[in-house]
Amino acid sequence: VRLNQAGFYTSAPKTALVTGRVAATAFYVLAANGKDTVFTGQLGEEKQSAYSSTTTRAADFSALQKKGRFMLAVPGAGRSYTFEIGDNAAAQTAIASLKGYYYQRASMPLEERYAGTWHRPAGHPDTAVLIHASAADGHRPEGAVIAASGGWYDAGDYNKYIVNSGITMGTLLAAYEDFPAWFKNVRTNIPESGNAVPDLLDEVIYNLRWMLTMQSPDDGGVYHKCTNATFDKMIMPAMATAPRYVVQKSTAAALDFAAVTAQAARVLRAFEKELPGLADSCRRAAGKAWEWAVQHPAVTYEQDRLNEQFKPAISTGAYGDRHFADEWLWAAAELYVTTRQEQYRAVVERHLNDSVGLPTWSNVGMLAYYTLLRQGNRLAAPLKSRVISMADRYIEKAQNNAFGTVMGQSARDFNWGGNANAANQGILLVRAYLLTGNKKYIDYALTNFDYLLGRNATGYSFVTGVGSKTPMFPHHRPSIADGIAAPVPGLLAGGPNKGMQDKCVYAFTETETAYEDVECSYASNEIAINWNAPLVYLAHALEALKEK
Ligand code: 9MR
Repeated sequence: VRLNQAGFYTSAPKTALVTGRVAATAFYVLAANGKDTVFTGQLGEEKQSAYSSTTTRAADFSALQKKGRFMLAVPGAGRSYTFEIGDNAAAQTAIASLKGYYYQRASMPLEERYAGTWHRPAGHPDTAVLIHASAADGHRPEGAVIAASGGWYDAGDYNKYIVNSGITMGTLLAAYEDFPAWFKNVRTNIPESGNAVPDLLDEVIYNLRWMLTMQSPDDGGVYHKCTNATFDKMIMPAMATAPRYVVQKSTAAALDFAAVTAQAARVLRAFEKELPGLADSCRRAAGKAWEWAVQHPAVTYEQDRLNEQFKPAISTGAYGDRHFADEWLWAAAELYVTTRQEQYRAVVERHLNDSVGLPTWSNVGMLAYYTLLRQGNRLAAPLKSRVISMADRYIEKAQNNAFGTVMGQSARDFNWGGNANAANQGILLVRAYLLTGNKKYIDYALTNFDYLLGRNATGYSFVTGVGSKTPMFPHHRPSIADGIAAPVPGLLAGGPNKGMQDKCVYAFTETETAYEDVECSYASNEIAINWNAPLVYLAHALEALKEK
């Protein structure tokens, strides 16, 4: 029996799926003691999944609107984990997923009073990062050092990549801009929780300050990443002492940086008293990065080519985007909305009819849509119907999905980090709700929240520490190396990935089941900041909108 292991909102739709052949036609919701029956329902027709040999029958218990702890039982098929029906179904996920970023912080110790069991000494001070040969120029020779402290580790590895920070920060700042009143009262017990700035922004600022160090003061260009030459072993951060480098500047890094800093400048303006000068610094940094990109419009980061020319060879994550139209659109949109300058509007208009898909680290155009729509900008007029028709297509496809989720629009949803697709589809549906006021979009956003928390072919809730069957061995260095059984909480695993690029041993290898909870599996069981961010957005949006 597959269902959202975190639980359900009292008045929202509630669906579980029974997988495999079952003779029974009825299902029962029992009190958590496993005895008293509180609801009886009929199982739906058997459906064959398009993405595996799994068959499902739906158990719809939406009509049960009683608060409490329950389990679902199907004679012959067994019982579900116990789950909660109540008024804060997404609350634990919302707080934990945001707190997840605190655990990813580089260069500072995580103290027990904030980190609990997972407290640890600081790692990667990054106070003297080497200019890699690929980054040397007339201003800074190879081997010169810069400080690039702080920021979040990208994922299960300990490197820090501007491109991936781009979409992550854009998504988190969008969450704040869409729900500022909500975030005012969200506390995650981080060192900054006592200050007058919302915790979400405090967390974002931790990474923002690092991003600012990645911009060259000489020419405004932005180094692509701060990295080891090769990945650290599965060791704790403080044990990792390999040299760190900043590598070549790139157009994608400059534009993502410009977008984030322009957006941050706009958001942080309201906190001038608490953060004097930061908004201005961001705005200046954004303008300089943009100018650099205008002068260097096509500098790709191609690690293989770079390694033919420069030593040491770099083998960490590449984030090597080659198509910049979407980065131009996003950076221009953020800069235009923040500064109202004509030069940025012209670029927005040039790219406004480019095709735009679900956000990924290499495809950020949708973030421009979200910003322009939020501002009710004149330029946004044609974007509204595009977002709504995408949302409508999602809903239509969900009707045929064996799990009844929007996730699973096509096999492509199950790629590396596919769980972020589920969360990003959820965001798009939330946006469609914000544009129309039509609640059906929230109901379908919930199907993907359910997906991530257990309503899927694997039976896992993919968020560490939330639910009953959750990843215990994520490809995440601290979780593996810390000697604590439970992994660092609040982190979203990548999820089923039909590519299985890690070549680990998988028990199940079909499109929607190719997920393995083993340390080895970086292609299905790693965590990453760009996957957690849409989960933060989705879970907080559901909580912020629950009264609706
Ligand atoms: O999320 C990235 C995925 O889209 C790529 O296919 C994959 C291979 O290049 O890399 C993923 O990102 C990883 C990054 O390169 C290094 N840190 C961990 C990231 C998540 O696995």
